[in-house]
Amino acid sequence: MRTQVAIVGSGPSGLLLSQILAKQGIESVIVENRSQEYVLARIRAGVIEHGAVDVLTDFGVADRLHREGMRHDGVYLQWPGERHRIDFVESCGQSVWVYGQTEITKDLIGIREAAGQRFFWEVSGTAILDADTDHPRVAFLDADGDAQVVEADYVAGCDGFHGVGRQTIPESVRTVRERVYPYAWLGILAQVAPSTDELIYALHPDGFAMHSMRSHEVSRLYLQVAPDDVIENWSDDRIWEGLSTRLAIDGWSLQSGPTLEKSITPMRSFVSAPMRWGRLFLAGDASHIVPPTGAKGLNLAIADVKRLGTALARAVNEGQQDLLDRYSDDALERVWQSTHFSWWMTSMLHMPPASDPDRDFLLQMQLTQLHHVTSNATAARGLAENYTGAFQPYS
Ligand code: FAS
Ligand code: PHB
Repeated sequence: MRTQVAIVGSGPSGLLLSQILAKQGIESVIVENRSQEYVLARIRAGVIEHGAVDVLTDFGVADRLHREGMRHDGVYLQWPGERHRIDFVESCGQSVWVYGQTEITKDLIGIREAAGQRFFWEVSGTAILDADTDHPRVAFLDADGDAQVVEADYVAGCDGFHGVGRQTIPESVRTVRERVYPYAWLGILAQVAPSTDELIYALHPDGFAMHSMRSHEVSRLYLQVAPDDVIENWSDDRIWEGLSTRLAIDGWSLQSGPTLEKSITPMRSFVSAPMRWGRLFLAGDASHIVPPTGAKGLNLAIADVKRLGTALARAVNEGQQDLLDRYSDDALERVWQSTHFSWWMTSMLHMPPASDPDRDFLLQMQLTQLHHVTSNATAARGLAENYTGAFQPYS
């Protein structure tokens, strides 16, 4: 079969790219190795930048977000004995929205299916062929085990960190820069009203903890754990005890409730460049991973596909390659800014491992940084601009 853009991956990147292309009259085929049910059940990001909300709104996928999403005008930073609010609106005039990535995926799949989008779910053996020619192809076995080939003008590798898109670019062409952090996040989704109006990021001697949410009835919380820890070590009681200890502050208490889901996610910074090889373009986690402390992963994916969708439309509809030729360099500029902010937030808020000989020094630097960013308006503005994406247009 033939299409204009073959998209590998049906996560937020692939789904939103197909919508952006369709709104510009460009057809695509989406190839996904998991079932639709599996994709819809994933629980990941929760914070959407102001600019990302604008993109979702402009491309007609934000109706429910505007009805059910929660606008947050600030965030709390905490260390033992102190909790301080960073006021986004006062600092930089922008806000963020709290609306689960799971909900965005649901909205996107519903809209794409209603529009007649061609999906192949539960494929196997995906291969991107002839990407460095003017006739790239995506070959795979469909859910029935039948061999399929999608011939396309362009291929978008939106297949995440473990996909084939990045691997299709020859190693001799790729440059990878990476840091694997000496800790991981244990995350829970709980059927309990949030105990806070805005997110709380807390540095504590036992480790980092964060209180987020999905709605006025569902909370999302995280604990720093060892990088090799396993979820079987963490009973619900132990999780709630750890959260309650690490988030404790005078005059405040954490409400616990039934756990709906719990999992451990490793923490890494990872950037693979370039994000293009011939007619193959990477977007989202296929090219870069950030530690979730900066709430950037999903927003970077949205920024990538907005840029890529605009560039592909100019090439297909106007025959102009200029934006495609600039895509990788322009996208990587934002990627590095978000990678730096995510590393900075992660380093400031997580306890260095006990084995680190510099632990006491590092902890003092973190506390000094936290004091500074919560007492100096210029420093607070820097955090607010990065967290809300205020200084990064979604061009
Ligand atoms: P995704 O990984 O979401 O989607 C890629 C898709 O490609 C998947 O559906 C996969 O099944 C498919 N695929 C892979 N290989 C394939 C192949 N060979 N053939 C066909 N399809 C293939 N970000 C935040 O901002 N905050 C968070 O708290 C947060 N928590 C996270 C927790 C976890 C466990 C993970 C993994 C990520 C988290 N992220 C978080 C980042 C996350 O939100 C990503 O940035 C976001 O999912 C990126 O979307 P995609 O680029 O679409 O990649
Ligand atoms: C979430 O709600 O899942 C979330 C929010 C902010 C982060 C990371 C995760 O930095």
